[in-house]
Parts: sequence; structure tokens; C-alpha cells
Amino acid sequence: METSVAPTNAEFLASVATKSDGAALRGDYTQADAQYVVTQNWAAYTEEEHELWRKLYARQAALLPGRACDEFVEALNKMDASGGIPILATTSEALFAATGWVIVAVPGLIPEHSFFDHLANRRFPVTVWLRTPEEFDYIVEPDIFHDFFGHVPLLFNPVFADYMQRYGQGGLKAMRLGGLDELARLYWYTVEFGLINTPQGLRIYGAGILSSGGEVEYCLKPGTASRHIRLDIERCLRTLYKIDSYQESYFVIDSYQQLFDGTAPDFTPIYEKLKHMDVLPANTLLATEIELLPH
Ligand code: HBI
Ligand code: FE
Repeated sequence: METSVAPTNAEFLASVATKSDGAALRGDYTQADAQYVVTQNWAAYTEEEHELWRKLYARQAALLPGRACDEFVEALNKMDASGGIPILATTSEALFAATGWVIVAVPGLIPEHSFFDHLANRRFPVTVWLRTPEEFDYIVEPDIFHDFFGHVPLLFNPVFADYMQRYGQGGLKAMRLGGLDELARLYWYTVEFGLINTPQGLRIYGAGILSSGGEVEYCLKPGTASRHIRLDIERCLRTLYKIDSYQESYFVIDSYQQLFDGTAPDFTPIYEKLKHMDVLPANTLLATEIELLPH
């Protein structure tokens, strides 16, 4: 990576460490700076919240063997966050040492421009608050369990980390080109709901699946109505997705390098072309496509 990135993030870590107040409350954007960054007020989490985290973690970790990709499981184990809601700055330091990424604490969903700007500068926004016990199985918005457990482990992988930065750069560009809906589908079907082909079979790398109790099992189950098809970026950019049910399509990659290389070209002509084409429903299977999950 460019050498200019490292000092920027090191300075950032230093500035966060000196802030004394902080935020951990859902929906509290009053503490956020211009980039929507807050300080994680770790002392404010209750014992009930730590206990809920431990339960979420234990349930999810037990589902991973044979389903999550090895890179995810190995990094997650090293992160050592099974005991309670983690201190983000601690993992951020380890992550910075591994791939030059840092974690920034945010109050929840943030505007697209800020989100992309963080990614483009190797900063991953992690929401500070934890879901309620009623949301154990399903939550609409990202919380700290989804963001930290689901997203942070793969950022320890150098190639995936580089893809995420390139995605952020592409996001800023898509905003200027009117390609945001299209590019958001790529994030959804890779970073959130992606599968990867390995010698041992299909494995999960998408954070939306890996942080969901039900979909970890569902997405690899033979005989469901869902598609498992090879990722073709242009095809993916045309494909609508489900936000309130399990996915009807899962796009499968062969390597993280495929993501990095596939996002190297200028998407301008693709956005132009797609403006004249219909979007595809989430359950589409084109005549040329092959279902990859053996029945
Ligand atoms: N904000 N905190 C947060 N997390 C996200 O995943 C996120 C966001 N803002 C915008 C956004 N995602 C999207 O537009 C991307 O999914 C493309
Ligand atoms: Fe996410």
C-alpha cells in the first residue's frame, strides 16, 4: 500500500486515545465529529450487554467450523473477543500492525460519503452500541456485533483489505457518476453476503451471513430456492437484493484477488451500459449460469 497511509492512521490513533468523553448509546450522534467518528465509551456498557455479547459470540462461533472461510476463523480467534464487548482501540492496533487498517467508532449508520471516505483511507467504521436481547436473531441496522464480529476479521487479510480500500475509492467515484445503487449491490453481494470456493467446498466470507444465526446454515444448505453462482461483477451490479429475508442469490468468488482485480477497471462504461438495461430480480438464474452448490 501507499506509504502515505500509515502516518495518517497512526496520527488518528493517537488523537482518539486522548479523547476523554465518549459514546455507547444507540442513536446518539451528538458526540460525533465531522466524519461521524466518536470515542467508544467502553465503561458505559452494562454487565447485561457483555453477557449478551458472550451469548451472541458463543452461538455464532459454534456455527463457523466447516462453514466460514479459514481466513475469517483464524483472524477471529486471534482477536480474542469471546469474553465481552471488545475495546475497539485494542483490536485496531493489532489490525493496523497487520494491514494498515484502523477501526473508527461510529454511532450507527453514517452518510455514504463519510462511509466511503473512511474505507478509501483504510478506516473501518464500527458501530458502538449493541442490539437488545429481543434482536438476538435479527437486527435491521448494523450494531457492534455485526460490525466487529462480521467485518473486522477479514480486514486482517491483506488482499481483502486492499479490496475494501478500493471499494471505498470506487464508492466516492460512483457518487459522482450516478452509479451508487449499482456499486452498493457489489458491497452487498461480496462484503456482506459473499461465498468463496475452496478445495474443501463453498465457504462463507460475507459479514452479513457470518453475524447471522440462521443464514450461516441456510446459505450452504442444498435444496433451498437460493442461487449460488459465480461472481461476474457486471451481472452482480444489475442484481436486486433482499433486505428482510435470506438472500435469493449468493455470488461465489474463487479468491480475494478476484475481487481486487475485478474492481481495478474504471466502472464508468459499466454504469453507462447498465442505465440502458433492466435490473435483475434477486432470484434470477441466467441460461448461461450454473448452480454451484451440489444437491
Ligand atoms: N454506515 N455505519 C455504517 N455502516 C455501513 O455498512 C454503511 C454505512 N453507511 C452507508 C453504507 N453502509 C452503504 O451505503 C454501503 O452499504 C454501500
Ligand atoms: Fe455490514
